[in-house]
Amino acid sequence: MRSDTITHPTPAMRKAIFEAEVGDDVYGEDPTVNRLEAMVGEMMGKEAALLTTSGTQSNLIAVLTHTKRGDEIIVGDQAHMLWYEVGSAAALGGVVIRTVPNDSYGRLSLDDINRIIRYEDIHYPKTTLLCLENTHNRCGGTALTPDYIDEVCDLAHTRGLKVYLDGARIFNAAVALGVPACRLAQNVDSVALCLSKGLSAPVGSLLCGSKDFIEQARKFRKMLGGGMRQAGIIAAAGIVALKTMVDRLAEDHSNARRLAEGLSNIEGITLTQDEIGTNIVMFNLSPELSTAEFFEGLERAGVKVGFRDGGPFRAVTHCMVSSSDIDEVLARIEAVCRRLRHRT
Ligand code: TLP
Repeated sequence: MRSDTITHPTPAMRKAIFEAEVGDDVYGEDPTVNRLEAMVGEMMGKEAALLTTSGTQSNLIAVLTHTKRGDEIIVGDQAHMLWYEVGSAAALGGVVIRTVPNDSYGRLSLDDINRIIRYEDIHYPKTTLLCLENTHNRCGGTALTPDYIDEVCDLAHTRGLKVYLDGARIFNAAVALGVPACRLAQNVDSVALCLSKGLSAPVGSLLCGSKDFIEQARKFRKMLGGGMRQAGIIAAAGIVALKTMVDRLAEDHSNARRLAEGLSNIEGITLTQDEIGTNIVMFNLSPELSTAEFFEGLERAGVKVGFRDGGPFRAVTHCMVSSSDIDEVLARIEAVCRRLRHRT
């Protein structure tokens, strides 16, 4: 349960991969990639889409395409783009990264955004891009609502900024809120989604936006070594993922709630959120129990959860974890906690 990125391609995906019609995608000649890009562009309500190697690559290409070196971009202080992408926007995009605090729902306050955007002054870089994340990973899989996203877009656009949405788990947000994914992306200038998380495809992300934006983005993808030749092999699984794996995300959300409820009854564990929005559950251990021993105990018990930077712990539900697995996980976590409590 470290991540939904560990999911394997389903039998239907493996069959589609085996049978995929392919061509050289750098020449635009892979029919399966072209089909996937057209399908995703339409699904997200954007003119065009581009298959990239990963969510990280989509995020970097979006920055490269929307900005010039020396510009400033605004991201949340808990953003994946800030924490887990090796500083690529700064290192390769040459932009200044300015942060605004994320609240516990993954939102940035409109006042903070308005205050932090630079006005014209010879000393200042130009603020050109604002980035949102939906669902929000480090904020526990919380979903940004369409109304909130619209308000942010209105403000950013009025101040002359573009808005990019890191929608690595946008379908989790869409399913949890009961709205189509394109509604969440309606007013942003560009959006990316991932095939290889809850949707269970082996590889790939799609960056979507206007035709012009995607034309430039395609060139940056090539610059980054992301021109993948017979990528229909990947795209074929992506098409199956989008057709078969979106609606079932509701099951992962209900398993996450089941897990959270069980964890909240275990002495020594506290959840960091009041509500579980999607498929991510974050929790802490009470200070008298040793995190290192807890983590080791879980590993020995065959339960893998995420743990970085001194906590919190993160458990993610996905299609390879059933509701009875959740009960088993809870029993094992409870046993590890009991052992640690008896030792203190
Ligand atoms: N997140 C991974 C790890 O990098 C932490 C995970 O296990 O959750 N945006 C968001 C919101 C993400 O959560 C991730 C992956 C990415 C982008 C990057 O996607 P990939 O792994 O395809 O580069």
